Amino acid sequence: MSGFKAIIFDVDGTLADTERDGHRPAFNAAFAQAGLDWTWDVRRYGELLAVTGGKERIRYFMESEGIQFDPSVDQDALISELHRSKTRHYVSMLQTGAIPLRPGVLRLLREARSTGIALAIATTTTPENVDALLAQCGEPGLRDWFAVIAAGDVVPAKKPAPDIFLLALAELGLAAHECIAVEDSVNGVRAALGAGLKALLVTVNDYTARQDFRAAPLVVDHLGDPGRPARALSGRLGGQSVVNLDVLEQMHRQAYALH
Ligand code: XBP
Ligand code: MG
Repeated sequence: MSGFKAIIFDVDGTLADTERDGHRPAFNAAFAQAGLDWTWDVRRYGELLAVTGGKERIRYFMESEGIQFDPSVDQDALISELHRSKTRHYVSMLQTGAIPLRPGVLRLLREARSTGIALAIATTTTPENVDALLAQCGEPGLRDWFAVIAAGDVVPAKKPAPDIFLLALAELGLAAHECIAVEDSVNGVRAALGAGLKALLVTVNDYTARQDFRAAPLVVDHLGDPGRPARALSGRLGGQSVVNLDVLEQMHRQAYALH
């Protein structure tokens, strides 16, 4: 019997490495299609990831580059249209070339599901993107495994604000201490902790590996699969070679000092 009842997953960078080869080229395709000569290379995109949300990211880029259009141009409408185009490109990229789930994600989802632990998503990204990602990763019906998908503009403020996690908790009908959160970025960690989710696992990726995760009780390179062990960067795997429900149980007990 677990001390937690649900696992709430971030999406981008956590379920799959979608940023560098998914969102980034989709933004660039939208810019090109609109006749703009903006190109976000891998390094620049890493800097821009400090701002969560695609529309917010485009606005921040324009401000930081001092890009101004003719006063007759409605800038909000332009950003919204660019972002809708970006979403179309992203979804069609996912439909034609799969971005795999990160190591151990499907294994952990299966384990949780088979023991009756609820699955949820709390993400900044647009809901269509979540659906497209879950539809293309080789597990039919995966989207329906999630009791709650909290995504995108449904809350007033995006991560690092806690709003999207608070929404996921409310929709699950659970308190923060009954849940585990899984994140990949410092913005996500701040959002989860702000919602009271102290049992927090971080799986780093190339864009987030150098961020400060001292506030998280367990940080790993990835969740791990048989033949591909996970490595703890801080915190303990307790002798396990992958992040499984026992590891999460241990982390949960420690986070709430339930020894
Ligand atoms: C990641 C993000 C998102 C995506 C783009 O959020 O910051 O903005 O890069 O998504 P998370 P949209 O890790 O919380 O999933 O363009 O659809 O906003
Ligand atoms: Mg993320």
